[in-house]
Amino acid sequence: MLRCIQLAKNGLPEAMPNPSVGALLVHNGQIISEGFTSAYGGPHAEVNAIKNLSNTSLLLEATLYVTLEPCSHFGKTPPCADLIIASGIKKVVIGGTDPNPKVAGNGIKKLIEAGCDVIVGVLAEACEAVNKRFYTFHTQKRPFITLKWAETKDHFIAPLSKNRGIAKEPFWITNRFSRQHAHKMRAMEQAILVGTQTVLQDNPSLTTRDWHGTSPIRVILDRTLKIPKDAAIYDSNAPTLIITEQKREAVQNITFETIVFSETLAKQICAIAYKHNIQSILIEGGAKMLQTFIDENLWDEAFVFTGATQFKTGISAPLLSEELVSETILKDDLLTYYKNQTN
Ligand code: AOF
Ligand code: ZN
Repeated sequence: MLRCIQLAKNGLPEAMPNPSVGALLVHNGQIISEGFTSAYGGPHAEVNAIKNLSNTSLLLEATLYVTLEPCSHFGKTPPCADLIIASGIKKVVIGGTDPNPKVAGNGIKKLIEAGCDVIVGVLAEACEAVNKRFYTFHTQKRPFITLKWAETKDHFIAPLSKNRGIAKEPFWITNRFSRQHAHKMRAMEQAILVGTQTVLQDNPSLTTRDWHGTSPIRVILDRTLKIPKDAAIYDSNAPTLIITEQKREAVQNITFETIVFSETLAKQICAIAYKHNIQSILIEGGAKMLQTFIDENLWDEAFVFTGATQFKTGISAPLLSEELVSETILKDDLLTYYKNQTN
C-alpha cells in the first residue's frame, strides 16, 4: 500500500479534480503491474494497472492493492469495480472509501457481491492524505483551504502603501526560489483567492508562470468593482471569478457572483466555490483576507515564508491562534502549520 501511495502522488495535479489513486497487482509476493490515475477525464488507476499487465492469465491469482475504493458508477469512464470483476481478480485490498456520493461504499459492495475477498482501511489515513482536497470537498462540503504568505523577520507582510511611491514599486520579501515554490503551490490548487487591495497595490497575475502546470481560477473579492479593467487579473491567461456586491453578466472567461457583506464572508466565499465545484483554494492575501479565514476558522494548512529583511513598519502579517494549530514544521525559512481538525 505504501508503494500504491507513491504511485498515487504521480497523478497529481493532472488528475484533479478527480482523486489521484495508485493501484498495483501482486502475484506470488511480487508486484507484477502498477498504475495511477491518468489526467482528468482519463482512465482510473485500476484500469491502468490491469492494462499494464502483459500476462493476463496471472489476473486470476493476483491481488489488487488500491488506495481508494474502486468506483461503481459511469462517469467520464466506466466503473472500475466491473472491470475488476470481469478480469477475474479474486482479492482486493483497499485504502480509503470513496466519499463521492455516486460511489460511497457501492464499489466495495459490488466486489463483495461478486465473490471477491475485500479488505478495506489499509493505511487509510495516508491514502486519504494524497487526496485531502477531494475528501474535504465531499465530507465538509467546502474547498480545502491553504493559506500562504511571506513575512519579514519583524512580522510585516507589506510596507505601508504610502511608502511605496506613486509608481507602486514592487517589493519582495523572499527570494526567487521561494517565489518559484509559490508558483508550484499555485499549480496544485484549483483556485487562488486575493482581495481588492492586493490587486490594486500589486497588480498580480496569479498564474503559474514560474512553474509548469495549469494556472488556478483567479477568485477576486471586489466589493464595489473598483479594480480597473486593465488589471492583470482580467487578462486571458486564466479564468477569473469576481465576488462582488454588484450584479454583472459573465463575459468570456470572467464570471461574477454576488455576495452580501457580513461577518460570514469566508463562509460565503466557500459556498460560492463549492457551487462552482472548486475543491481547493490557495489564499495569498492580503492580510485582511487571510485573517478573515483564520477568524472564521476556515483553513486547513498555512505556509509562511520568512524573508531576511526587516521593514520596521508596515502591514502586520496575519496571526494564527496557537490552539488551532496541531503541528508546526520549520524547514529552512518555510514554516508550515497544520490545523487542528478537531476544533
Ligand atoms: C477509481 N479509481 O483512479 C479514481 C476514482 O468521471 P470519472 O469516471 O473519471 O469518475 C470520477 C470519480 O471516480 C471521482 O469523483 C471519484 O469518486 C472516483 N475516482 N475511482 O476507482 C481512480 N480517480
Ligand atoms: Zn474507477
